[in-house]
Amino acid sequence: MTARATACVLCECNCGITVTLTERSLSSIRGDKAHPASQGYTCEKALRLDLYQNGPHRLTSPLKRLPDGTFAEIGWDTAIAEIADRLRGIQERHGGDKIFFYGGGGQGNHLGAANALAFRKALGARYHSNALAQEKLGEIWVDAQLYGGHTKGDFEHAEVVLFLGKNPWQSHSFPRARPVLREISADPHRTMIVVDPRISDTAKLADVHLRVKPGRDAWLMAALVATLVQEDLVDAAFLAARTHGYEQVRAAFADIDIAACAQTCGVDEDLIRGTARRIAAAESVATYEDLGIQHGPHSTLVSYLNKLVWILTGNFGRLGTMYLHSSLSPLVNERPPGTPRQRRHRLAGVAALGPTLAKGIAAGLGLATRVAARATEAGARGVLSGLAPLAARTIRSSGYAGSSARHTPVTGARIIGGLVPCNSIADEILTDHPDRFRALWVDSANPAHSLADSTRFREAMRAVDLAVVVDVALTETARLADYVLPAASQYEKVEATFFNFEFPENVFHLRKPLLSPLPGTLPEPEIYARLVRRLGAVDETTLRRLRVAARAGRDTYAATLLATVAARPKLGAVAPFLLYETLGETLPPELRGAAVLWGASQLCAMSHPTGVARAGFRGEGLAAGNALFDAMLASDTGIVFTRDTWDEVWQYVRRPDGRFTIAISDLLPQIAELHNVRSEWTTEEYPLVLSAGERRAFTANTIIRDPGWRRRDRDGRLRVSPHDARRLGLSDGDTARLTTRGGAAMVTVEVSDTMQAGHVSLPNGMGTDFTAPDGTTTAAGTAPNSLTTVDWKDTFAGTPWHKHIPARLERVG
Ligand SMILES: Nc1nc2c(c(=O)[nH]1)N[C@H]1C(S)=C(S)[C@@H](COP(=O)(O)OP(=O)(O)OC[C@H]3O[C@@H](n4cnc5c(=O)[nH]c(N)nc54)[C@H](O)[C@@H]3O)O[C@H]1N2
Ligand SMILES: Nc1nc2c(c(=O)[nH]1)N[C@H]1C(S)=C(S)[C@@H](COP(=O)(O)OP(=O)(O)OC[C@H]3O[C@@H](n4cnc5c(=O)[nH]c(N)nc54)[C@H](O)[C@@H]3O)O[C@H]1N2
Ligand code: SF4
Ligand SMILES: [Mo]
Repeated sequence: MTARATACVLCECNCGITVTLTERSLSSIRGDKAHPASQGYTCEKALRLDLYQNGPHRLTSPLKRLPDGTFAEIGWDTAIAEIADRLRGIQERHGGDKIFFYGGGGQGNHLGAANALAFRKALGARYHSNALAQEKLGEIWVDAQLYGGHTKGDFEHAEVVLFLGKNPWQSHSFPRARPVLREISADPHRTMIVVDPRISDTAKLADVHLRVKPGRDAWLMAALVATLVQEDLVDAAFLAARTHGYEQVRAAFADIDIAACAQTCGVDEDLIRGTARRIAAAESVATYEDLGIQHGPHSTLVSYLNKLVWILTGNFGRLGTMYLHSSLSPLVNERPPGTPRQRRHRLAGVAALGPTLAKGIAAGLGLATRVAARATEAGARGVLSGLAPLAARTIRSSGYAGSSARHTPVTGARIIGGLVPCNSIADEILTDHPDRFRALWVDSANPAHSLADSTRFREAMRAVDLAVVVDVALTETARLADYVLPAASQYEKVEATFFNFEFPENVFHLRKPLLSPLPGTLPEPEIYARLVRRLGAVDETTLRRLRVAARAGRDTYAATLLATVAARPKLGAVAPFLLYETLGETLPPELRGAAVLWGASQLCAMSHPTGVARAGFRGEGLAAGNALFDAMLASDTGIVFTRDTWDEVWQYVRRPDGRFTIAISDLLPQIAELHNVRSEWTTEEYPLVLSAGERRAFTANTIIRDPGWRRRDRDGRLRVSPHDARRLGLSDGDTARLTTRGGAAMVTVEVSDTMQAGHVSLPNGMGTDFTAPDGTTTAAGTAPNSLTTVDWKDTFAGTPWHKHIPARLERVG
């Protein structure tokens, strides 16, 4: 038996693995040494992926809810027809914008979402969201203000690293996290700074642990930035050459009372000042902010403060510092300049090659699409090579729409990066407002478990006219749907993620299926193609013409596709469907779902021509994109798709003058206000701060449902400080009642000296149930969102305070 290459799907690192199959079991799993990002590394969780792939949780037939509330198995043709027709009905009665999409890609599967775009557009749907909208919105917005892109740090080479509300020993999020952490910790010349109220596994390795009081990071980070400003530890040359707005930033921090901030956040003033000096003195600094602050009070402000730390000290664009990077397909909406109509043309895949290019080709080929189809491959190539540089320029100058003027239709919540904030979703449904969402589509997500206030979300799911869930398992969310569509697993179809955040070498991995789809299931690209076909969004003549062109060659195909879209711009919106239906037919059948990546490859080659060429994908016109696409199809493991140099990093700054805009006028006034605003959210009734959703050794959201996969901490215990345990008369293993404003749950207590007094912590992903083949059902642990409420959220970006819920703990019995 030979081991085959694929990747782990349990977190966004997607470490390369090799798998040996015994029939349909993933019987032996190892790190894939050939994978350019993970280089053979995995954590313990990957080794039991068979419990995701196989088990009684797998669905094998579409399900339809009957009037009595039970599910009946129905055939695929019936399911597709009924669902498409009912959605069409909702579109006609209420408008396509009342059909709301949630999810579309978890930790390992984004190709379905890329293909679903065409379905969304065919329905005229406008609103969507996913898990990023309950963690990253504030950061995305801040990034958009500062430089217009996503940043990450070069932790492997940084002299000083700062982890802010981030526990990478457990949660990873950068390649080979544990070896990298161990190296930093062991090196006396390097410094690891951890900001966490808990002695996390990462904090145990840290040189400096800033043990902030829960939820007080704004004061700590403001004090850190104020020290840099007041002690003049900033990199003046960097600020002068690469940014504007420092004068306003300086003014905002000049009078901040550092001692008072230290007092509020509970960290010693000298330690804060010493930390600022260490950061300022370092050759290179990289920082990582995550849920500890993104799920807490003032999260958008804290994101800004985090970024000011590395910007003010000039830690960007060098080995070991922060960087912006290429992307194969951006995870959040990017808003190019131009009119809304022009922007619509770029919506997806090839359409985004730009109206200029499409129009030019149509002109070059004599305007008639019929002519384009007959053009010779060589002729098409000539036209394309002339126009590609033009398109490249248009694409490179496009903006980053972390900020946008859009708001949700009912509650008026700010839409950032195109995503509806998760805590607003139920309120967009549970109302008699005429613009409420009427249908809910969920794919690759479990919002009835993962969104704040599960009870309210369930109510919302029951309130819509139609709810459809696409999943591999009958999840908490699927159980509430009108239809459930069973997906092939991530080892049964071609898959990939767009979590491609590395620099200078950025990596993409198109995973090939290890197994055929479980009978009864379909890969998402096929599901969405069937739905779009049923909607009749594209006429047969167009499809036939594109099929003929696809068989003639890639250049003829490109020319024909672009001419088609130029002649009928609306077809640009369903480009993923066009690619699947036509180019897809020329691919090996098991790789058809990857056809959409041809468009992404072309875009990538045009947006990042130097990096793509240096990675080995070269040629005139569309040749570089074709070469990149072919390399993805050919390689079983990850490939480097852009190879940049550090001085090229500035090309990713999306500003006309290439400088950071560092004074954010919406946030700077909040700095002075910190001395007046509330810092304490606990009350006599709820005296503890509950962090609901800690990442532990055996948690992976709700991707593995079999509780048997946990080798430790099977019931997901509530960690309580020895001080609180003593006060409440609790010992290890005791059962206790945990109560919040949102609900109550019985929990098992773990007395842990990693916790500070007043702070308790529950793991994420628990509280799902699992029915074994013998019919017995087990539920392990507490579902964190049985304890949260939707109003507990950031006032600016709407991100939930999952890590900061006032709670009460009581002994029972
Ligand atoms: N093992 C495992 N790994 C995962 C996942 C998983 O489910 N399991 N999920 C993946 C996903 S989806 C994500 S988004 C990432 C998240 O990765 P992380 O953000 O690292 O995960 P958390 O454990 O939720 O939170 C990090 C830390 O925040 C601390 N914290 C709590 N309150 C505060 C506070 O007020 N201030 C500060 N500074 N810190 C605080 C907690 O003690 C915790 O150590 O992990 C990914 N990796
Ligand atoms: N209280 C609290 N709530 C939280 C958090 C917290 O820390 N505390 N963390 C938040 C964060 S950061 C995140 S990322 C979210 C995660 O929450 P969700 O985004 O809801 O994601 P998962 O629980 O990972 O659910 C993934 C779903 O995809 C399904 N699936 C797996 N493979 C496939 C496939 O190939 N096709 C299809 N169609 N489906 C598939 C799985 O069965 C599962 O139901 O939770 C958020 N909620
Ligand atoms: S869970 Fe994350 S870090 Fe662990 S092997 Fe899987 S992808 Fe890698
Ligand atoms: Mo997440």
